[in-house]
Amino acid sequence: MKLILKIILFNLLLNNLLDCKMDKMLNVPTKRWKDKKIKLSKVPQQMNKQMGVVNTIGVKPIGYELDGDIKVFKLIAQPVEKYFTDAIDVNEHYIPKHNLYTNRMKSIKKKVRVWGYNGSMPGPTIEVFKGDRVRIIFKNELPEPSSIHWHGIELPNSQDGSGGVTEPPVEPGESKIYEFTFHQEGTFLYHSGFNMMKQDMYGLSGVIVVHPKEYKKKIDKDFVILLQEWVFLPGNKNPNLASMDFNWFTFNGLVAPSIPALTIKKGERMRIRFGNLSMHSHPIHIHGYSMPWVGTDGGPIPENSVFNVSTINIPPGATRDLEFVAWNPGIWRIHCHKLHHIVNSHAEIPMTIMPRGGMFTFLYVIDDKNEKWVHPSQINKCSNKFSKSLFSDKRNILSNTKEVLKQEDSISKDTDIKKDENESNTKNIIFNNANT
Ligand SMILES: [Cu+2]
Repeated sequence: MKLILKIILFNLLLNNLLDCKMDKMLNVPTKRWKDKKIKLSKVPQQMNKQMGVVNTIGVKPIGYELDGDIKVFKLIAQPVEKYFTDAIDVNEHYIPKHNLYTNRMKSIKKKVRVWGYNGSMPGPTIEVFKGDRVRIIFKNELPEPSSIHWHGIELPNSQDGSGGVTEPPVEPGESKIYEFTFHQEGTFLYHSGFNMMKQDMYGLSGVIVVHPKEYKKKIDKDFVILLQEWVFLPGNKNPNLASMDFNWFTFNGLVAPSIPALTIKKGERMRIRFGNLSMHSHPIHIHGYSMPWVGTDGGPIPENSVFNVSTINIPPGATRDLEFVAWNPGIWRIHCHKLHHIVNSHAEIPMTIMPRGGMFTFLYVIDDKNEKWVHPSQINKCSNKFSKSLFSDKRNILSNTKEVLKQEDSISKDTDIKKDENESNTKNIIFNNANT
């Protein structure tokens, strides 16, 4: 009996020692993630106040205060502990029950220790208008120096946020003020500008949306998705920052099945803005649509150069905007087409039928009226005026199939009349010519 007890105790001791050793090998020491001596500020008051129209799914918005004409934002770099997924499928209720494959593995929970701004990872989306002057008060509550780089923004060199180059990095506990004007429009990024390989990959990143003073066509829903990738060794909450064998892939700091669907009503115009602050490109595919690619991190694409895509490749450090009318109702997959990127922690789970994971969510286009399916090309046949109204007026035509058929009918009659007119005109011309 004593011998058995001794063996158990010896095993426990050995395991403990091994665990400690593994811990040292695998874990980033807590003090490097969070300095206990730095008291973390409360979330700034402007957080959670909607300041514009974009919806960065899963990320709280940030408002601003006004100092004269200057919009004042506060960004506090902080350690953040959060779930990539709590294993609850947030979109399952959209899927018809009889389509669900029930005999499958359940998702695993994933809690992580990362870095973010104002308690959020990624940081809140900064939303402004072209011509706005902003003041951004940056406070560093991380255990090491940091700075913020405004990625893609044309501004004075002194405001670029390249810590150690254009400015001394901001020491732990200290603050700095950035102030500049937005002269461009489009989708841009912000991220740490100091010790970037570590700090950006630890999550210090966010999106900037600069609206034009007025859009040519009203956008009903404007979504932002930031792409990031991570290495987590088994059972570890801290990302392994030295490896490039990424095994977790996030939209806005979440993985499926915890990424909420992009929901929109049929006929509404939507924009989806992707930003990539990971180390690889991600070809994001959306089912059911081919969509005009309308913007990059260089701003809007000129109208005569816009073309349609069903997969949009987003390189590291770039943004891509799609804008289209949600004409096609149903539940459509949105996912990275590097299929390793739609599996969570491939190192941990034996290969089998997986639930949804990684960069994977849905475009859910609600059709209240449950009408007969009509392809836009069937409508385009009707008339130019008709098709134009489809893409400019959400209340219109698509919601009324009968109207479509009626129009098709009258158009074909119209065409017949015009054909007759043309023929008689041709005859007249020939007749006239014959007379001269
Ligand atoms: Cu990918």
